[in-house]
Amino acid sequence: MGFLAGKKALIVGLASTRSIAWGIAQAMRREGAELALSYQNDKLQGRVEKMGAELDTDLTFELDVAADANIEQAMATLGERWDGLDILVHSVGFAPRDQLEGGFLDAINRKGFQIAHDISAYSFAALAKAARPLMAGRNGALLTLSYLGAVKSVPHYNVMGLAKASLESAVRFIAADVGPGGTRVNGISAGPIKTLAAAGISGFRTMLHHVEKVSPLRKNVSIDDVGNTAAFLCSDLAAGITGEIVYVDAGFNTVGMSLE
Ligand code: NAD
Ligand code: 0WE
Repeated sequence: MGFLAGKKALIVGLASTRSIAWGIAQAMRREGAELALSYQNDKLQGRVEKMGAELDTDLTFELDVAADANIEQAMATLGERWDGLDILVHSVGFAPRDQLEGGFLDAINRKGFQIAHDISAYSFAALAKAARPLMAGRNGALLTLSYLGAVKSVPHYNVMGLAKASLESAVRFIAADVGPGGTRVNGISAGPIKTLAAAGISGFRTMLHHVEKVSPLRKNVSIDDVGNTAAFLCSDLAAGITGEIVYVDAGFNTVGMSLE
């Protein structure tokens, strides 16, 4: 029996079979979890329904995290189909494209800052708040996805770095809030992976090559690497872990200097 047998999990952030959320959904299903999958808009509906069929679920619905009503509706839908929720995975990040080009000060503006923080950081707190009634008293787990740019400067990551810093702080505050009710909250800081969110980012290929040369494991990580860690962190095997950011990056963040 898998180590997530009997767990019910909502995965937010599926866009394609390259999505980190897809690696997470597959690992969680393999370990026995029952899944609900959401999609941002109707353009993604067909694709996500097909991914659901592959993972034995027809519980799919729209969830645009920019809309409060959408978040409420999603939890209502879950409440109708399930007696509660054990796992919520937040694998969502967005800033306007112009925010991820050029220098930090050249790129940043009030609107870009606001959208990046709303979609990439506030949405995690909003989902946690809306899911709280469904998750209370079940040894539940919340998980989000971060990146090194939260704690170190990375060329072109710009305002997303600030949003990820806020997201990582939210992990700690929400952990303190829901811990007494038995729910754990963690983040995975993943190394760079070629997903839709990485498409067209100038310098991304160079960053992949850099990690391959410099990281202790001399490789880039895959969505399966992230998925397996996600499944562990959301399982009772990780019953003593909360408020943490776990790096799944082939060790890249631990290196201070390289001769490569
Ligand atoms: P992806 O493009 O496959 O996933 C991003 C998801 O965010 C998409 O499914 C998209 O629909 C969703 N999204 C954006 N705005 C939304 C909204 N308003 N409402 C609902 N959903 C919305 O890319 P990914 O790389 O799998 O990204 C998933 C997470 O992983 C993000 O938080 C990203 O910052 C993080 N991450 C990615 C990498 C990487 O290199 N790919 C590394 C570390 C962390
Ligand atoms: O968090 C991310 C991706 C975030 C992202 C990507 C896009 C592209 C399309 C947010 N918003 C948008 N908006 C778009 O219009 N990552 C961790 C992947 C990533 O993105 C980078 C990286 C890495 C790594 C951008 C610059 C530098 C490095």
